[in-house]
Amino acid sequence: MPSAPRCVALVGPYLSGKTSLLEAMLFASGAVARHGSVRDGNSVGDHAAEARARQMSTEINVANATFLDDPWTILDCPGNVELLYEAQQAMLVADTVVVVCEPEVERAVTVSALLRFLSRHKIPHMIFINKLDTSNARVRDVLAALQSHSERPLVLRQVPLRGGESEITGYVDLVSERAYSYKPGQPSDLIPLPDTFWDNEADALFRKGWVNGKWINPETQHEFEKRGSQLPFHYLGSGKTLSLIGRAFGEAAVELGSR
Ligand SMILES: Nc1nc2c(ncn2[C@@H]2O[C@H](COP(=O)(O)OP(=O)(O)OP(=O)(O)O)[C@@H](O)[C@H]2O)c(=O)[nH]1
Ligand SMILES: [Mg+2]
Repeated sequence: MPSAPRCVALVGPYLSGKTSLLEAMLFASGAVARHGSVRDGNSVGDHAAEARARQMSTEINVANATFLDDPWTILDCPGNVELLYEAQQAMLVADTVVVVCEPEVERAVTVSALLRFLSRHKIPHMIFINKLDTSNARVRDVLAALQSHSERPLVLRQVPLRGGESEITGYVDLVSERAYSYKPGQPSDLIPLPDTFWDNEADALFRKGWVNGKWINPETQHEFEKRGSQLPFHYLGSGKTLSLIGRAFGEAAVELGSR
């Protein structure tokens, strides 16, 4: 028996890029053969005449896609505040929600009400910081700004890789500790983690002092912990590299566990 589709709702402030994200998801999953664009007026979503004319979503776009053999229904909600009710209805029926937002510290406040709604209704959600190509804001700063509007602890999952001219060239997945290079229109290439992401000294300390699941030497442990991570298996959490991400994961896990 085929399982019922999972349902994901895309919500977020007006023009943050939800319908563009839907388009990218449909293309990446193979549901459509051509990557449509809102700007060019050839997207699958927003096909209603009113949406095209206003260049905004005027109703929920519903689309289906299959990802990793699971069928998904995607509900792309309008961002216009006058249509907030539609987004709320979609969030209440969704298995998970993606909050699409702008990469600006001062605009974090625009997702405040959505995050509160999601938290109050205990709806699983993640935040997608979009339009990073238009901004040089540090993801860490945007995350900190978003955190001040979220009742739940936020943990960074991906960070962008930038090229010489600050253009986005790929990303690092912090959970799998893998880096990927974007290839337009094709699946990303798995690439070696850039050197700057590894803290080789922390790695050496860990290998020296962590044996059979515990520290064998308090000095090595102390040295390692001075580098910024409380979680010895998270080299990425070293202060030298991605400042305190290991700590963020640890603290978030402890905080969620205590609720
Ligand atoms: N540079 C850049 N532009 C983007 C990106 N994502 C979306 N846009 C542009 O932002 C504008 C709004 O995009 P939409 O996808 O319609 O935004 P939306 O959140 O669906 O808008 P509403 O549903 O009306 O709230 C369009 O002109 C897009 O081309 C992005 O990642 N980078
Ligand atoms: Mg839209």
